[in-house]
Amino acid sequence: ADPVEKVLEVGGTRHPAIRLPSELFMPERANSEGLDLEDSAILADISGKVAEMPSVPAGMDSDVASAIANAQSVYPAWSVTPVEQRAACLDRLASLLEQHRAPLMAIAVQEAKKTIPDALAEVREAVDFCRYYAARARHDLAPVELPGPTGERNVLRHEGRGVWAAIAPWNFPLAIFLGQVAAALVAGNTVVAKPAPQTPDIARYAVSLAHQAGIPRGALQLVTGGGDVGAALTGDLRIAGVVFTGSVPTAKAIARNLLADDARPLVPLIAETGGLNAMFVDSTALSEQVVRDVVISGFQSAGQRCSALRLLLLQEEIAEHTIEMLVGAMRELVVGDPANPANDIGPVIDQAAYEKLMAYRAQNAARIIHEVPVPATGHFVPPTLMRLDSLDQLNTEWFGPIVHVATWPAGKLEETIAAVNAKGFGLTMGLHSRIARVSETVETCARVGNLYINRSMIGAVVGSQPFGGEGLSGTGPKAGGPNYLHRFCAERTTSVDTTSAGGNASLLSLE
Ligand code: UN1
Repeated sequence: ADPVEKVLEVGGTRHPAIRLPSELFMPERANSEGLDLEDSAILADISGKVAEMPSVPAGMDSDVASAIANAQSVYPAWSVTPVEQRAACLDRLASLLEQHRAPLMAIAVQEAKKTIPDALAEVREAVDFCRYYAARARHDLAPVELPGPTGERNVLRHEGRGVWAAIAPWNFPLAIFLGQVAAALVAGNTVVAKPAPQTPDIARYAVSLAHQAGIPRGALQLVTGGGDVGAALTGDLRIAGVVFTGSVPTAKAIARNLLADDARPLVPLIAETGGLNAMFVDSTALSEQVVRDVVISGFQSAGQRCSALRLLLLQEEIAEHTIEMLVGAMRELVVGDPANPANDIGPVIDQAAYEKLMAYRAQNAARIIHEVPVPATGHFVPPTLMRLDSLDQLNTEWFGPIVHVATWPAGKLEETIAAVNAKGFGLTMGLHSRIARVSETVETCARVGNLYINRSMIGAVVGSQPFGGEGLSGTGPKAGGPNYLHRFCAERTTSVDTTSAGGNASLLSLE
């Protein structure tokens, strides 16, 4: 079997769904029923451990200048390390992540304020990224003989480019952090990785496991800090490429930084940014399913996913009924300490996020349809359903548990999709409908990376759903997808004239 397919197969059966704490919020791969034995064991194992922070390996952090210098000095050796050996490091890292799942989950709960199911999903996704990119590398990075004119032999190779800067977000501080790192490394690059300032400890833990897995210390360096550290990193002329997930303004600042110095070589930027993600619901949709998927897509992880639902667009005829059912479902949600498995939703990441979201809610209080009660202290933003009188009222991504609701008249689906497209983002979109023609219309008109029909809009599965967007949402081909590794590579061809004297035909060997 295709090695990539094999990994996916294993991935599919290895990770059954769990149904804790609430039946609503299941981690990724929520396609089997009930609580699996392995999951029960994990949760029993983790429950006592999330309260205290595990010890985090020290001595991981470098300063930017020496990190780049080290990564550069290791690059020549790492880039010619056979793909199989580089991939084997990722497989070992995946196994180490599984062995260290409890402390990693505990750090995700403590540092990133993840609920326990979200923390479990986080570790699983990191494991999947490592195994998937290992399998893809074995498959995708072998030299390819290309057809060419008679008398010529052409070979295409994908090789590393040099030192990459990998800049990760706090909302997937292990999965996206290691996804970037694993892809860049296995493609033959060395990496200086910068986690978000809110989540350095899970990154330190992950980097220390990566070194244990056999990735040379110099090949993967960690720098920590805020925007100034990021700017120093991406502004350094020795950086051969940048992979970034985060906000649109930061992506644009990085792009400017990469172009600022006239002497600098042109280098690639892979950016995954925000979304203004809409879900369309027509009058044929199954309302129970709509309610479940809106709650999951809008409120799981306190809405802190770039894939999350921001704009619910209901066909006029069913709007009142759907809103009534949604409010009923929201009454079941429990917001509180994420370390307590009885709670569905935790706080937002920090004080700054809290203040921004609360100010936005306060300015638009008159349009709030319903909000879930929250504990009096802590950065708990009430999960909120907010009416829009016009789509013009929403043009930016509010990165929290706020779902905006508007309606569309029957017969105006295409215009409404066009209005959403016109906002310039293009990450995820959802549709609930039982009519094939409607789903075909949405497929044709949507300008998004990931379109979800009759399911939730979050929880892209590594491999089977390459994730990422276009326009303001990112630079395209997708994390976890079949084309991702090549984006980290230099594409090099060698053409040999096999007709000349001297028997050149035997020059090239693909071994
Ligand atoms: C992000 O929020 O930055 O589909 C990415 C999902 C995740 C990816 C989200 N696997 O919800």
